[in-house]
Amino acid sequence: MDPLKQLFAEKSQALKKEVKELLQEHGNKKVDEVSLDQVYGGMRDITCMIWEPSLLDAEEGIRFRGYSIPELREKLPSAPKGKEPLPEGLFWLMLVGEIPTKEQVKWLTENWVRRSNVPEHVFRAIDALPLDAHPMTQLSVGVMAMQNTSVFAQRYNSGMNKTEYWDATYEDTMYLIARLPRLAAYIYSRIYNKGEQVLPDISLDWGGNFAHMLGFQDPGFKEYMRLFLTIHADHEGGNASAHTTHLVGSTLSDPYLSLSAAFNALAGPLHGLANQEVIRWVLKMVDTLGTTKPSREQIGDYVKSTLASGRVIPGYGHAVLRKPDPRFMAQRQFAEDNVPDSDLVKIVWKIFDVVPPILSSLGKVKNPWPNVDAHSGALLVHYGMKEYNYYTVMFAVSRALGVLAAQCWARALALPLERPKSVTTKWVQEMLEKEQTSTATN
Ligand code: CMX
Repeated sequence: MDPLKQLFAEKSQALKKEVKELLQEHGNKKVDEVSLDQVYGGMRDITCMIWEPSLLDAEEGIRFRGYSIPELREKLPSAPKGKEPLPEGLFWLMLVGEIPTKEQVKWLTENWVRRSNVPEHVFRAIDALPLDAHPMTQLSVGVMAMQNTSVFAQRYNSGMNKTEYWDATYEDTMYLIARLPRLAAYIYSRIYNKGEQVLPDISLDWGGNFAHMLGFQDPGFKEYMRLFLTIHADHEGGNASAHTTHLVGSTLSDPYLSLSAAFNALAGPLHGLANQEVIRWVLKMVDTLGTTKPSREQIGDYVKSTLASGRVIPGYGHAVLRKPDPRFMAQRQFAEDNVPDSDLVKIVWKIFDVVPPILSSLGKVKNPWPNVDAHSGALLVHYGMKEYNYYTVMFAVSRALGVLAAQCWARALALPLERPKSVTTKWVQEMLEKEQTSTATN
């Protein structure tokens, strides 16, 4: 058994025992109440799911196994001559709850290199799609096309014992993460570089090699990629891509089926697609205003015109967060340190000054602050990646780390089929009528 799998086996079996004891003693303990606002309002804030890799606090933002993003940037191993965390280190942390050593991260990078071969038929499946199929559609199809190699599906068909589900899920997780950069880079080259593929450089780390295969050799871009792939990896379990992975996986669909479904959720403009929408909106603003150095007043007018046309300001707002997203702030700090002179980056910073008061003045927006998607596009454009329809694919490659680590945990803890209760509006009305009648008669 490999060292990471061995560690995961020990940790997960120990937690499974603890959970069993905890539920025996406290299984009836109430953790939440549910209001009709929540039932109709997208189930906000209802505590009803277990997700081990990360936890989100509305004020403070995300913590991965207890570590904030600034702490990860300080503590996780980085590339030679680099400063940013290696996403491999975050995966190790999310899976087993320990900050890995440099040697452990090196082992993981090498293990993923060995697993990274994408079967030829997957490329042919993607080639069957029209070039103008959205890159996220191509990615989702690519993941589905790899499903015939699922260790979980094969072992399930051969009568796998349920105590081994976690083991097969771990194998699929490792293969999927190892293969995703190659698959994603194939899609980028196919659509934007006339199909000229850049072959992997196996001397590089997972994120550095992804940047390399996309055709970007600038060390600055590689460092940004490592940061990008770290901060987008997980945001606890209730967000749409994470929850989709969990829901689909709970039927014992294998990780390929679950991840492809997650990517379809991520491809919505209220979720991961917002990163492409942000830069599209900013570039349209620059074009409409006829300047790359708009004033705060000009930006304010443009924001108001977007709102007046019944659209949201992309990159702003969040279903849980109530403060500026630390993932935005980490990218801002990266830009201050590395890209202080880009006009586009400066526009993003001005938007940060202008948008929150305008959104607050509407009186309905619960979080007027920027989220993770508000900054990434300006940095990507700075490094020469201008094809913004592709940005969500990079988010997806990163998101796989968190949601697949969580799927390993779901299998190890034997979490069951997810099946919440739904009701009709008639049911709600009758419930309210009954309550009123009983209050009147009492
Ligand atoms: N611009 C304009 N209006 C906004 C807004 C924004 N950025 N954010 C919220 N609102 C509006 C909502 O549309 C809603 O209006 P209605 O009552 O007219 O329907 C009202 O404010 C209340 O919404 P909320 O409770 O504050 O926010 P939700 O939890 O319902 O939605 C989110 C959260 C992210 C979907 C929303 O803020 C939004 O649409 N933001 C823009 C898209 C975006 O950046 N998404 C990326 C999120 C991060 C990620 O998943 O990657």
